[in-house]
Formats: sequence, structure tokens, C-alpha cells
Amino acid sequence: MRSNFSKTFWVGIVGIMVFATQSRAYEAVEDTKGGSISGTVTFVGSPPAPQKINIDKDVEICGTHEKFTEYLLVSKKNKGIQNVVVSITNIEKGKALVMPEETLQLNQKGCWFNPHIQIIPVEATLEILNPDGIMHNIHTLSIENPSFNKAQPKFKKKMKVTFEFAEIIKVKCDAHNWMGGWIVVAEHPYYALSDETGSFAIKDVPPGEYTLEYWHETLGKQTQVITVKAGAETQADIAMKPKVKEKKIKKTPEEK
Ligand SMILES: [Cu+2]
Repeated sequence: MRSNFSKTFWVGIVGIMVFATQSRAYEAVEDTKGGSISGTVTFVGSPPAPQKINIDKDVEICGTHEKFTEYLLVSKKNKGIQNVVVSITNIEKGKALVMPEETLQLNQKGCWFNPHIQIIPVEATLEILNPDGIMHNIHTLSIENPSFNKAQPKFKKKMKVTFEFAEIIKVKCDAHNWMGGWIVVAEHPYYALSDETGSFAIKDVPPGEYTLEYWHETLGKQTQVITVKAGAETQADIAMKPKVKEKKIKKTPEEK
């Protein structure tokens, strides 16, 4: 016979599970009575200059213009960092997540992902374009969503994909090792991408206290807690610096 304690225990566990499932879902409300969040992400220290990429394959298509790395773009004017994904990590309700009016695209023209990073709502269609007349092979390194690795031959000018779960996904082309980009799948509308001066804005946020996350592909992740008030603008600047490299442990000849 089960004790009362045991029954209470299991009812409690089920209750927690139901609550956890419900609290994860994002709820759209008509009037957010919102405020806004804006700020600038700046780099601490002297940023390294983008490196010139050695194009050693399909040169007649891929090598028509010089290409430079995009994994750390810092403004010379104000040290603002471009392509930082700023998002609220703990928002449960707010304005609706609307589908883009025009279908979002990821172009591979000239063997280069354009845009380098893009935010896309869950379930929205993304068209992957190949106007190059050569084969690209698009490969997503995802965990929450099924990863795909699809050849896109020269005759296949367009592929359509969707993503079901929120995640920041690295994208590469297995045919051209310098091609790299990111797809940011968003489950709510409170995401922004910093521009070339490092500035960003997130609007119509319901009043409350939130955790704001700043993610950069090479600088990593930082967070800060902010408070949003109705009709007001919350300033949320942040400085990011390079991650400290882990010390290399010398291997003994046996381990090599
Ligand atoms: Cu390619």
C-alpha cells in the first residue's frame, strides 16, 4: 500500500512537470504596455584586424573579390561590435512573434554566406540560394533541431528549410572551407542583432525584470539583469572582451 507521503510526492512531481512545460511556452498578448531596451556593445582592448582569406578552390567563381574573415567585426570609430545577438532569455509573454512579410533568404553568391548571421522565427521558411553555378554543400551544426548536410548542386538554385526549436546554429559549406555563417532561431520576438556601430534596440517589451543575453560567435556569452518600465527606454550597454585562452598542457612524447 502506498503511503500518503508517496502519493503527495508523485502528485508534486507531476505538478512540477506540468508547470515546467507550461512555463516554457511563449504567450502573445495584444497590448504589451511596453518599454524599450537599447544599447551599444563595445570591444575591450585592441581588436585584431580581419584576416584575408586564401581562396584555393573554384577560384573563377569564388575568388573574383578579396574576402576577409567576419568572425569579429569591430568599428574603428567607436569600437562597437557588429553581429552580437542580443535577446531576452526569460520572457513568457509579450508581442506576437510574426512571420516575416518577405521570405528570409540565405545567399551563397560568390561562395559567401550572406547575411553572415540572421535571426529567423521558429517555423518560418528560409530559402537557401545558390546562384553560383557550382556545387555548395550546406551543413548545419545543430543540437535542438535535426542537423542537415545537403549538397546543393549548380542546377538547384533554391532550397527551403524551416526550424522548429530556438537555437543558434552554425552553418558551413563542406565544399568551401572558408564559408561560415549562423542562423539564430527565435521563439519570441525579443531578439536583436547589433549593427556596424554595435548598437541594438528591442521594442515593445512588457514592464518587468529580465535577463538580457549578449552572444557573439568568438567572444562568447554575457548576461545582465535589466528592468523595463512602461513607456521608458532602458539603456543596456555592455563591453565584451576576448576569452582568456586555456593554457596548453605540454604533451609527453608518449601521448603525442
Ligand atoms: Cu560552398
